Amino acid sequence: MSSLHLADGSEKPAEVEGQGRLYSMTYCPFAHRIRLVLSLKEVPHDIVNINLQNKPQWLFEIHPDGKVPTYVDADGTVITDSIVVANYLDEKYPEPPLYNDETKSRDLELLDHFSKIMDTFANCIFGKDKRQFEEIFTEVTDDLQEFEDELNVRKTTFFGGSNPNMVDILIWPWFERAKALTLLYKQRASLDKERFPRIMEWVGGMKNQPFVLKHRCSYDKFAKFVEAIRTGNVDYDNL
Ligand SMILES: N[C@@H](CCC(=O)N[C@@H](CS)C(=O)NCC(=O)O)C(=O)O
Repeated sequence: MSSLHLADGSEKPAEVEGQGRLYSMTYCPFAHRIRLVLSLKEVPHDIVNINLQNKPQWLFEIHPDGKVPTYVDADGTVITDSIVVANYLDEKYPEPPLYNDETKSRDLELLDHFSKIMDTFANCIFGKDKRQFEEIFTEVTDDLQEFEDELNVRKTTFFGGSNPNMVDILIWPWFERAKALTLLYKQRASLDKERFPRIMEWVGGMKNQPFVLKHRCSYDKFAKFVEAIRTGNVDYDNL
């Protein structure tokens, strides 16, 4: 286990017998997804944080691209890409189940559609989206409409019903970080309560879940992280 972000030159921490290990980075929303799944399912695991600006050489022996999240199971199986890791964990540790047969195909569709919002978010973070904030915000809220409508069809607090499922968990890290954009763009913005009543209720429900509280990533810290990325020098352990 290493809460510090390990860089090149560091030694790879010894594996914990019988436990899977997550290679992670505190501010990464994709790794956050996996920390949430592991916590909700109470899977014993080990976390090793990585300095992504100066990756340890041994990481490339595990994942040639050196990306996080990477999950290495106790038997040495390596799984990469957050959705693949989340699905692997859901199959291996079925309690609580994160899909049900009735909604699974629609859930996968929603996750696929959410990637558009994730891409917009990444483009903003990395300064690739040159549009005005208002235009970006309008596009994101339009993309979010499908999620409001879906909760309205399901008539439940969570996409999973009375408890969070895979959709709730996998989209949450971007909601927790969203307000960082208002700091980075120095603009005010909030969701229209009249237009998004279900999403507002959903956010309220999600943020109070114990497994969510445990892994909270505050948006102002995330904004600091993004500012540090832009300078090319991130002090991962002291933001
Ligand atoms: N599609 C991947 C994306 C993972 C990803 O982009 N992770 C970033 C950190 S948030 C990373 O490892 N960046 C380092 C790099 O690309 O070299 C997933 O869902 O896991």
